[in-house]
Amino acid sequence: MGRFFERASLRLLLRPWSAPLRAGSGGPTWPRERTLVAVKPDGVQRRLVGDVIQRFERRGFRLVGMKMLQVPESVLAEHYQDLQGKPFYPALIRYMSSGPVVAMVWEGHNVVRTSRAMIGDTDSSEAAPGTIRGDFSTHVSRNVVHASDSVEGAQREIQLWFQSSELLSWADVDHHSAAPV
Ligand code: IDP
Ligand code: MG
Repeated sequence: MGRFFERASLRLLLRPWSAPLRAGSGGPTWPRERTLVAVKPDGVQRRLVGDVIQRFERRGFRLVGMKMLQVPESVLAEHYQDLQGKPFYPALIRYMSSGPVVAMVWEGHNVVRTSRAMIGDTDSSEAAPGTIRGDFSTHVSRNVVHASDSVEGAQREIQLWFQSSELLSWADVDHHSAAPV
């Protein structure tokens, strides 16, 4: 029993970020806000996938789904349906079809808002240094990464890009300790 509490409190100390804990479930639980992040074809070609993943991991978010895919045009048409009337729409679809994309679902407290701050302004020339677009891109038409812009949009996009069986809920296990589990 004492050992259990020791291990539980050690786990609390090692939590990578300070999310509020919800009482009553017998232990800490993670908030379920999720967002879709995708490394676009230019990001994959330029070997930036690892850097993007590292930023989200270091921030403390939890990866719950990931795949590399050539995105079907039908998915892109639905994903960018609000932009269909824009003059750059055909070029946007060509860009997003030009090679594989790495799509991810990240989970955590305020992940939608925080990931938008992490990727930076849509127009890379306006994106602040330190953001993904601000560090790796100079032009809006090759801006490396996508992240959903609202909680509702994220839910719609995750359903569009992922089957529910491709998303995993996983619990923290203390792999920092050498003690046998
Ligand atoms: P977001 O990706 O920051 O959410 P949106 O306005 O949703 O920005 O636009 C979707 C994508 O369309 C952008 O990430 C970018 O790839 C492309 N895009 C937006 N505006 C322009 C433009 O003026 N010229 C070329 N491409 C654009
Ligand atoms: Mg958008």
